[in-house]
Amino acid sequence: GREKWPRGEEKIWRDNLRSPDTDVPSIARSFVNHVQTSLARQPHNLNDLGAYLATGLSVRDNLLLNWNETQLHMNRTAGKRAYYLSLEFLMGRTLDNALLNLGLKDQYRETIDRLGFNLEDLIDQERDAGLGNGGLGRLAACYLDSSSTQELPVWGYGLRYKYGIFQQLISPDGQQLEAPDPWLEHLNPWEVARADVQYEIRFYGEAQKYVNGTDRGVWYGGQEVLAIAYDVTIPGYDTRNTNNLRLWGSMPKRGFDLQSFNAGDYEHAIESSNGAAAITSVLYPNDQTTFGKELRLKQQYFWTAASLADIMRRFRNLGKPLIELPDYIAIQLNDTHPTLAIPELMRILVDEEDLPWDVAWHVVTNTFFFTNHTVLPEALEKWPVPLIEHLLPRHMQIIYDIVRRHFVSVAHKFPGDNDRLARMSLIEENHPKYVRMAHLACIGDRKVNGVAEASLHSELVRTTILKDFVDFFGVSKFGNVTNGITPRRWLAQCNPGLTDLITKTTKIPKNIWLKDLSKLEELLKYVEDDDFREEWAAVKQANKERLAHYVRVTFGLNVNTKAMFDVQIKRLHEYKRQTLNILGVIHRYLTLKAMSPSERKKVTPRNVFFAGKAAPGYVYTLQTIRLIVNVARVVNADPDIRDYLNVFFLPDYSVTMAEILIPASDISQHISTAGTEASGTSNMKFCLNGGLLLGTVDGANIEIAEEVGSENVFFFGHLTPAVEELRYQHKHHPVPVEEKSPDLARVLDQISSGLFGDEGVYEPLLNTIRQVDNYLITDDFDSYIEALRIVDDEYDDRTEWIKKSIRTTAKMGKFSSDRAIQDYAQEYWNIESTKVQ
Ligand code: HBZ
Repeated sequence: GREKWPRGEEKIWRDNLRSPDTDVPSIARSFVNHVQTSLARQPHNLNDLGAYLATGLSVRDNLLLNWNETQLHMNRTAGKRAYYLSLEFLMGRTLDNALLNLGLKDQYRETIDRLGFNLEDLIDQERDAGLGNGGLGRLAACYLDSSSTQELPVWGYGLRYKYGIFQQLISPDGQQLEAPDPWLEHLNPWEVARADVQYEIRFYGEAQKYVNGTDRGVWYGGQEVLAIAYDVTIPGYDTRNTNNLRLWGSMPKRGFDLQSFNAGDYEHAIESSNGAAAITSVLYPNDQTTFGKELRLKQQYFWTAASLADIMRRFRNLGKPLIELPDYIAIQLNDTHPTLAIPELMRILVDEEDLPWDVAWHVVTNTFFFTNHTVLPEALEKWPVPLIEHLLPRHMQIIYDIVRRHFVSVAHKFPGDNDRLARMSLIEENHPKYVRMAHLACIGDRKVNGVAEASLHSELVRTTILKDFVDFFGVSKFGNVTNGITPRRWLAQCNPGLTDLITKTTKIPKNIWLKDLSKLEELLKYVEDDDFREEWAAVKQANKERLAHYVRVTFGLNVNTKAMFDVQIKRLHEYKRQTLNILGVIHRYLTLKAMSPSERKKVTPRNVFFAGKAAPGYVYTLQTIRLIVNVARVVNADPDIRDYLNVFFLPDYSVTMAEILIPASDISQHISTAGTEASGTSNMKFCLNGGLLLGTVDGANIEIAEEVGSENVFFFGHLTPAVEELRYQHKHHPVPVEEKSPDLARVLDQISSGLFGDEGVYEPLLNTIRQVDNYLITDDFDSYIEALRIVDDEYDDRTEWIKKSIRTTAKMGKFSSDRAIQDYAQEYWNIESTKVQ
């Protein structure tokens, strides 16, 4: 039925409600209006930055109109919604993506052109929103894009870090320096601060349990901090559906410490208010390791508590009984970072809503879902009991109540199996005791999933870190959702040349195949078409030129665009083995050096690109960067070699840099030790852009090979089952490198001899390889070199290589995040698409 107009004269309202600006005149009006008012600037002193901001504000107006429609629609439908809780959303830039999704790029380009600016220059003014470390954070961003595109009611919840992932500087001798990333320095045109959406979040204080002999508890005193909502619109592609990413910023509750303020002690007053602001000041740059810092735990609680308060407020507005909460709400926990949501929802339901414990537990365990992203033991979060007790006293009591009940039910199911009880405990018995967050997340939710196919990551999760839990709950609680990537950003936006060629060749409209990526298979029909292959190769070449131009302009380096482009870009980590790559490069260098000039002339020139950040203080990976930079220095300056081999370490890797590198790659490397990479997602991005994959039998590499055919992937290295055995061997029956791989021994000796600068610098790195080698570099080196040789051979057959490239792109449909998000929607959350008219 027709809703009653809220207030005032309907006609005035109706006459003045705006609709999106979609033609050049109205976009121009909006742009100029923002210049004059929002930015308070004059046309004649407008620079590119100002013009970018005006463009952003004008695009945001359009986004907000769609956002409003979507929220109105979702409120009216009142169906089940899903919430994606992630401590990281690695969004990158927004302008280009928003224009693509809105379908307004041409109109904006024309308007901006006529106003005397260039759209690409304005796009380049934007800073990345780097609110994440790597794959986990970027995955969250891809899932938001797909949720809106698939017209699913999904909101993201995260933190509005004032400083994103640090800026990486590289000194001439290869040292990584970290500088803060003040990405909010200028106006951020993409967010809306909602001063009306705020919650008080408590820390410290006292707690009492079992009030009046019930399970209820109370928590009081301590400090309260305000959480303020900042909303970021998430437009879907080719739809009006626009979801929300709600990021929380922290603020002192009263602005300052009143007592000190009144006593005239302003400095002290402001200092105590800084503590509250500090909570959301910076993203922790440590991936895959636990840190145990109180501020990090504060971030986790602040964010989960604010998000749950917001979710519960929306639920209460529905007027439904609490027991029905799982029929209206699904909450996905992105890794263990938001695990405190489990005791927090128990606290809300038991302490505030007065539900009996068992009813509350039923609600909780049907509302949450948990995704695991790692099998590395050092990455499994655990928090010291005393720290939780101090910061969140009531939650520690609740966790202990959960622990006790869990203990009883395990003991009941497996009587007398004390080892199992210890393994499955939520508490690590140590000094101090620790809470194992993965175990808590695992028992406190409806389903657990890994991120690549059963044969690997998900299976590893089931058979290793959570094996006992599978025995206990049954295998159906544990599933897999293979990761995906959004083809909007990772093909249409970053590779317009290929996108146009695909559309032109297949004659499938772009807005169709970009939403149903399996349609790329149509390309297979044209593999034998010579003209098409030429065009395909020309697009790759143009992307190489674009990268070369970028490298020249940004870093002042020359890139030979006739060479093969070989790329490894990702966080630096021992398990990802950038070290193996650079040792392979040195091997190639030595081999080239040993050749005669005429022999060399037969070699296909190669550019090896590296980019990625190392966690501050992570010694081995910092040394790997140093080695790469120094190898680059030596190789690129060697007159015998520089026509055949060049090495680049591009500082300050980011989403935006990836968008330039990925489309230019001929081959990319995903060479983690088997059984260590949960999935990997950049492997998917390279293959979607027609780059071939050189990798280990690990993570999603396997599923990619299943799709594109193993003849189109270059595999090497030991398989997962061998890894444990080899590690055991390293420890108990070590074989010297000289025996295992004379080639590698030579490479290591050259480093030791100072070929790449002061050998002492690399000693710790070389020692771990020679003596410990936890990541099996010595075991995999020879087969790695052999794989590189095969790559060289096959690359020389240009026609065959291009065919492989086309076939690879054609078979990447499965890896669209649209597919992944539909898996979650259907198999986990039980939510439905609903289109905004
Ligand atoms: O998640 C990555 C996995 O390593 C990768 O294999 C997978 O494809 C991707 C998406 O599922 N994991 C991360 O990126 N992890 C982190 O960045 C991280 C950040 C903070 C932490 C722990 C891990 O405390």
